[in-house]
Amino acid sequence: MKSASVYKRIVIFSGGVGGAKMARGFYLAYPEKQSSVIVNTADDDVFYGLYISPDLDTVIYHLSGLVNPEQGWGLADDTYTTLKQLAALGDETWFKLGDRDLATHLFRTKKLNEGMRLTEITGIISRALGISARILPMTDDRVVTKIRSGSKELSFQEYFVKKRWQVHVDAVRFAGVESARPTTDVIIAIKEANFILFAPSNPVVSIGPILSLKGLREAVKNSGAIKAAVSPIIQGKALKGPAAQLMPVWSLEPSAAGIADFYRGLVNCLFIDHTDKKMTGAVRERGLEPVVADITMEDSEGATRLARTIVDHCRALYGLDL
Ligand code: FO1
Repeated sequence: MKSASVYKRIVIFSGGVGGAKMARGFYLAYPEKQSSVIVNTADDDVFYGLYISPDLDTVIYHLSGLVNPEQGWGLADDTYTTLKQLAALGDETWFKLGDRDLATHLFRTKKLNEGMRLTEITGIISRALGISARILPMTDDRVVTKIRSGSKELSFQEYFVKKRWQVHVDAVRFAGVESARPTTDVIIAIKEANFILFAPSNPVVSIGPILSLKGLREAVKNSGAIKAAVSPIIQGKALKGPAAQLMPVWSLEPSAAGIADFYRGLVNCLFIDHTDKKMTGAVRERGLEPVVADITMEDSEGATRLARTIVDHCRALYGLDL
């Protein structure tokens, strides 16, 4: 018979690289626990007729250990022969799709065209790559992040990859979010969780779309789980990507205090970096328990260490039983 601890459930909310690193840390630190990673899909886009789901890909590649460690996305040791040939044909190739990575997108697109849900397809890919955690797209409906810069509206990948986020941003919206619904798998995972963690992902464009789904925020609030978040901001700068640039668009200060504003009423505690020790008062003022730790996750060992630190603190503070 399996021990009771097998049934303790961890749920991690994730965007791309930062969230995927955190999910890998938990996966390595607590391999015997049932864990689900709920992933943003509002960055998804279509290139060359293929449906690309970058944050799902990134979480899958991190958990399977196949990720390109330098980039933090894509597959290690991939080649770009197909992309070079597309360039020779005169096509745009600013979105880098590796030859082996293309297999993921071909497979996913084929299955979507056959009528399979993104959730099922993600399960098949995950199992094929040996992942025992459940990777759950936030929704099987289409939600699309749009970035408004002046009179132009860019797709997320145009903003993030093509423009390298070097444009002024006036507004961010999630097209389709009003009619989209979180999947039943997502709602059940939240309901059954013992521990919910918001990984250090961009609050606006990674966690924002997930929390904007109808009923999602309420599901988290109503869950009996211990809830925590890790700040994606250290000393006013994002660990990676444009979080510090986008937070003011939602009137959030790009700091640990701004992250506390974002998660106010949703989580018990916020993990902030030890170099942000001076922010503990501001975090506490916002009703969240500040916990100071090394949150940088330089490598897998750092991510595993952080996962253990988070659980140890939540055990000491709230009696988390994992
Ligand atoms: N990120 C880049 O910075 N440049 C790319 O060319 C790029 C291609 C790409 C292809 C497939 C995929 O799954 C992810 C890819 N990413 C690329 C990462 C992705 O744009 C971002 O990590 C997320 O959308 C932000 O979380």
